[in-house]
Amino acid sequence: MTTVSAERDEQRTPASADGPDGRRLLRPAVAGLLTTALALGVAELVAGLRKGTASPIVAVGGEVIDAVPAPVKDFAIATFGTNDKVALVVGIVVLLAAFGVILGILAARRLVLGLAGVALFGVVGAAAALSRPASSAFDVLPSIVGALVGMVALTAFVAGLSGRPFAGTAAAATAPTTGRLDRRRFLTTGVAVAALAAGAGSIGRFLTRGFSAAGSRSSVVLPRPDRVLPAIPAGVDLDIPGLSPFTTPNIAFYRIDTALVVPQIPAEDWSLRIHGMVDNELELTYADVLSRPMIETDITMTCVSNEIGGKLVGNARWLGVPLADLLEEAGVQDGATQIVGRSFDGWNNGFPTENALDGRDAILAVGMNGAPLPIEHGFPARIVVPGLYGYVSATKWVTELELTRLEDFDGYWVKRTWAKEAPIRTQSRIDTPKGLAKIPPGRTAVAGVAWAQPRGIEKVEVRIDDGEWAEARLAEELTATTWRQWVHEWDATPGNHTITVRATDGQGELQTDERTEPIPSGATGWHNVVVLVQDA
Ligand SMILES: Nc1nc2c(c(=O)[nH]1)N[C@H]1C(S)=C(S)[C@@H](COP(=O)(O)O)O[C@H]1N2
Ligand SMILES: [Mo]
Repeated sequence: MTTVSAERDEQRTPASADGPDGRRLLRPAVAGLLTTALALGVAELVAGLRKGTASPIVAVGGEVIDAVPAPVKDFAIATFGTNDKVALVVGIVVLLAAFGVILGILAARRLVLGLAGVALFGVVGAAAALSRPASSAFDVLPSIVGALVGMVALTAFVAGLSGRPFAGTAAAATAPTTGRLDRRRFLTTGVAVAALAAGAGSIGRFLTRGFSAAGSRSSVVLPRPDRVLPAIPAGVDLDIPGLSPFTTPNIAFYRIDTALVVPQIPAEDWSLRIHGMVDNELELTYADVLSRPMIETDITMTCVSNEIGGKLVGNARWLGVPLADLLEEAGVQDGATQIVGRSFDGWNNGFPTENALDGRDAILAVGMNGAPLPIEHGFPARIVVPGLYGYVSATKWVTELELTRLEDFDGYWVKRTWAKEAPIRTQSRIDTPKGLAKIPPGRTAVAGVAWAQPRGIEKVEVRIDDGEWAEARLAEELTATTWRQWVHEWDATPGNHTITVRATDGQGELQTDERTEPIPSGATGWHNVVVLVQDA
């Protein structure tokens, strides 16, 4: 007995990577990796056959996004910013690759184990796809077909590895093997599988791109609004290098949402249903929306996850239909205290009906800075409500507004421990100089933005180290629903200095210096940066 196990150990100990024993691990590992790649490539291809079908990676990624607790989500945004989705996909692919390696090694010992592993992946992918919003039976196909093809590939590999067609069976154990045949079969199988995986994956991606709403968006002609705003006055922009421009270009506007793949909805296919506690249910097509009286309005949008000094804030001139008009036509019933927004991709939110009727420009938006809403920002239409964080109000790809009671429904993020009511907190940010910048002594423009929509900004103050607060010069205020630029001329002296900023809102209330996390209702505290003033 001792002899037998010693012999086995000897056989299984990898000698060197290219020696016959090294291949015992290396080849099965490569086989498992390639099998996984093929299964995923085929799944992409199948997903590309029908519009809106999620590939397993997208389906599983979506489940992960919905399942992670709020602090993890917040950590992801803080760490990866708007690249959090790329990070997630890379993470999933790395994990899958690792599992693939393990499956390959398992399969080389006992094929059934490897096959069971691949099948399990198929089931997980299919289950994730089915639990996505608006899923259909077709959504399980990418995972199932991918897994089946993966199982065939794995079987072929194991046959190639052992030089026998049915490894793991009693008959196979007695069949002869020859090293050269092994190697050639393994190589040809490997190259073929890799090529198939790459080919299927690329075709799948190519087909998916064909479902883009870009064509529909580019043929949109936005109507002239009934309430046209004058051009944005020069006085709102101090035009200082390093300072955020007053209007955030669409391309630079922050993007936050749970959609791993941006929903592609041609305007012709879109409609909005307004229902629930209303007298007349409404169903509007895109053409209906465009034919209604529209307004332009300047609104700074902010994400509740924005850290002190963070970039999840942007300002745009929006074009849309006032929600108040739509609600009036629908006839809001007594007691309908909440407007619940639902999006094409199954996300939802809710905010007080009051905030659509209290005179602020809450709108169903179709335009952003003179262009049709960008697809990433909600094309064909979204909600924008001044003064409320995006997670309760700013439904992108909106398809439904339901009038209900505040106590009857909690939106996606409220269910995940974020606050039910989410007015935007007073914030101020130093844009220039940047933290840890090395600057020469002398006159330095310390500049940034401050926001407290819809209350507006009345005063911004700047402090160097522990000195006196000095009032910054404010740019013109466009409206109380936008941010306001500020600048403070500082005579910088050599040494390291901490610059701190604080704002006072339009109601005379000073921004609190108490530091809190974004969870549950938005970060508070003063922003500061340390700069190193030194002669060049
Ligand atoms: N459909 C959908 N709409 C959504 C979200 C989402 O995850 N899905 N996120 C909200 C959040 S948290 C914010 S801050 C804003 C961000 O809008 P933006 O990406 O256009 O800046 O969209 C809101 N609307
Ligand atoms: Mo957000």
